[in-house]
Amino acid sequence: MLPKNELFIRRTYDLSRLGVQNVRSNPTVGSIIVKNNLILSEGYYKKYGGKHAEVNAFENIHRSQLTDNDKLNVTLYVSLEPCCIVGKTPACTDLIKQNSVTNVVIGSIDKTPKVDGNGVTILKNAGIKTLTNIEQIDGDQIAKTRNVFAIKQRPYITLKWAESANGFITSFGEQTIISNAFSKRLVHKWRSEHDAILIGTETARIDNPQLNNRHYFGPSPIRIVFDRTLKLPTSLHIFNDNHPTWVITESNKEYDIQHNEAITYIRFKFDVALLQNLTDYLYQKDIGRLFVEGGAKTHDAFIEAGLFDEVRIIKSNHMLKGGIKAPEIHHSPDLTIKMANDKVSFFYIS
Ligand code: AOF
Ligand code: ZN
Repeated sequence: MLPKNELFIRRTYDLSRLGVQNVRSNPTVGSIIVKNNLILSEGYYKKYGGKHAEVNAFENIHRSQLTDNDKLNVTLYVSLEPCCIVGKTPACTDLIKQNSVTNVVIGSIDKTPKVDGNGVTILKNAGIKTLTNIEQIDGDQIAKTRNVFAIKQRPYITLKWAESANGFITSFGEQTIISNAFSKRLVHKWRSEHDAILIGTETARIDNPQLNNRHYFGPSPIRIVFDRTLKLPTSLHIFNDNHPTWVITESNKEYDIQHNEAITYIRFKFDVALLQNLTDYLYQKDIGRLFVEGGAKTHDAFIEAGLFDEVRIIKSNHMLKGGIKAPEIHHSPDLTIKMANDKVSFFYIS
């Protein structure tokens, strides 16, 4: 069995994951309060802008458990370094200091520049025994989407495609079904865990996807589509429901369609700075996680620009006779080849 601290911190990781569909650019965070080796209460960060995990953990303590003249003398476990800044909510370090916490055990450091170790220092200076980096590898994994957002000032970008056994993503110019019922559901789960989902013009035109989450519980992301000259047919699914769609275009016009109020037109020049401008814009809009579903040209542009953090590939056992080759992950200035390979996950289907 794992030692006590590791066991309890792993519980905070499990809790943190419960928030994954709703935290946007904020981190997923879990926290528990422990006294005499018993968990008194648990909490997690449920919703963007809501109460922090530590606040929920404190609020979930039953009054009858407040013994010792209301002095808790407890250990607080938290998956991420407690915040020490007044953001959308008060600083958690103040809450911890006010509640007679004797020990704090932390999984991973919050790389948000104004926090980044300062939360730990404040707790230590207040005389609270503070342990960091417990089960850190998994803690860093959980914190990584937020840390990319905070450090790189852009969303965490996941590229996803499905490819045949011989490495083709599609036959030429027509929709090709590579996935099966299981992978379809998996992809919808992934969609529910991103804030926005992006496709290129050709994928919108040829596949006519709904780009929502229908096969898993939880929300559907905002849809983003490139359409330089607004040439896409207005009969496409993405333009015919009331779910938000952001159209990246050079045109000053608008589509002549019924649900135009659900469409946001974002106007950029389609030049070398396009993806940088787009990711800057998404950062301003607090889009924390971007899911790029293709096609090949769109994936290649993100790979070429080094604008990706993770690649998920659904790999089929079936062959396609020919068509468009799956993207290749090349070396890029800020990614070593090893890192790029580490980012690639294959999900096999038959
Ligand atoms: C925590 N516990 O549950 C979360 C934290 O004002 P905000 O909500 O945007 O966030 C300000 C800081 O709090 C920022 O550093 C962010 O990473 C962190 N989020 N911190 O102690 C939590 N969600
Ligand atoms: Zn906090």
